[in-house]
Amino acid sequence: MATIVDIRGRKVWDSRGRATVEAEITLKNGRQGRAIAPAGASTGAGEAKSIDVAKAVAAINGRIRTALIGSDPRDQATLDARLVKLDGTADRSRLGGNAIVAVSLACAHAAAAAARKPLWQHLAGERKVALPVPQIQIFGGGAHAGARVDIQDYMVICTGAGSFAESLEWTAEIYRAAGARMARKGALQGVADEGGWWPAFKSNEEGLAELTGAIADAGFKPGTDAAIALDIAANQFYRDGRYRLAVENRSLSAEQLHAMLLSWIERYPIVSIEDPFAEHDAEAMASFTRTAGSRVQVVGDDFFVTSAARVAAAAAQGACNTVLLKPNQVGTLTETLACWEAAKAAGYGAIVSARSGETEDVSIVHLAVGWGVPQLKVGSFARSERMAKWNEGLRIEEALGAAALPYPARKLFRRLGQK
Ligand code: 2PG
Ligand code: MG
Repeated sequence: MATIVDIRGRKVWDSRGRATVEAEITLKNGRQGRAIAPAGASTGAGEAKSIDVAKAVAAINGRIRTALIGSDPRDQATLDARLVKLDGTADRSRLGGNAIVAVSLACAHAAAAAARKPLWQHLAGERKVALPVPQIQIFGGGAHAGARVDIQDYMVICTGAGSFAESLEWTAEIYRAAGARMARKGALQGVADEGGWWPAFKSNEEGLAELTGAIADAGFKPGTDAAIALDIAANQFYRDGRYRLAVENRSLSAEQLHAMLLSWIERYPIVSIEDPFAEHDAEAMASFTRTAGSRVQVVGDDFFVTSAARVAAAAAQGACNTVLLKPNQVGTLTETLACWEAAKAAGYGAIVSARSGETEDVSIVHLAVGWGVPQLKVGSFARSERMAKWNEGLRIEEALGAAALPYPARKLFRRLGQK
């Protein structure tokens, strides 16, 4: 029987050695579902709030346990609505965004276990699915590397790869080539929070030149086989109306930042730019999307905080054209799915994303596949909290075999990056 008989919260540890929350749900038939809350470093103001881990664990073992025992985990929407109501705050600060996301995901795992199916298959139902296209970090900067450079993520998308497995093969070569370039410069200093090389660069643009060079060094054609995706995470260096590029010791107006990004798109094989302006600056986002949106994905992360309402509002204004989906930004799985539905309704693309603080939990890979979200961002190509997710994608691709829909990379990026 798929009835919840026990819910347990516990404190576990994430990839930065920080405490986080795990939730474990047990069903009457003994099957279990388990999930761990991730944590961001560059967070949007509108995100669900994580609370002290001891308090979040106590909330799971107390009020949440009492409220959900006896329920059917297959009714995710009802369970999530109950969690939201029980919390009663707009920012999830009573029970904790960390407690809520762990329980919501554990419910989905329990429901899949009850059906004896992998989570992706449980979520997909009868729909055919494809593997998502990875965005993989090569250099990590911003809040993930002590602000060593201002730009947070320099990533590759293997736009010409024919499968998920092939895009990992190619990325491995590019990641190693980038490391070898750093070593030759005498600039190899280890890795940042998500496993990307620590960026010993004199300017933000140097990272673009190095990444383009690494793609070529690895034997690929930049812009055809593999292209660049950036997460500017501009909130992190916005202060008092200016964008302050610390590594270059200069500050830019929104118009100057806009012009700088356009000049980068002209000169480097960039196909995706996330959070190019601060989270409140919808006008700058809309103006940039009007100018660059036919050539690059303009992705909102801190800008949308996985809120369906924010996506609908931005669509009315023409701000961004792609949504980053992070379950812990909004709280529950049902709300995350609603945001993906809002993105589709607006004609926007979407990317399921991990956080900079992660664990061995691989739920997000299953969400991307099961919901048909065409892209996946989980950090770099090193450190096991990242590799666990890439490797899970390989297992799913193998399990799907010929039943998979065509791998979408070439189709998604055919139009983009063109001058
Ligand atoms: C982001 C994420 C992942 P964080 O900004 O997209 O790179 O970082 O989890 O620190 O918000
Ligand atoms: Mg981001």
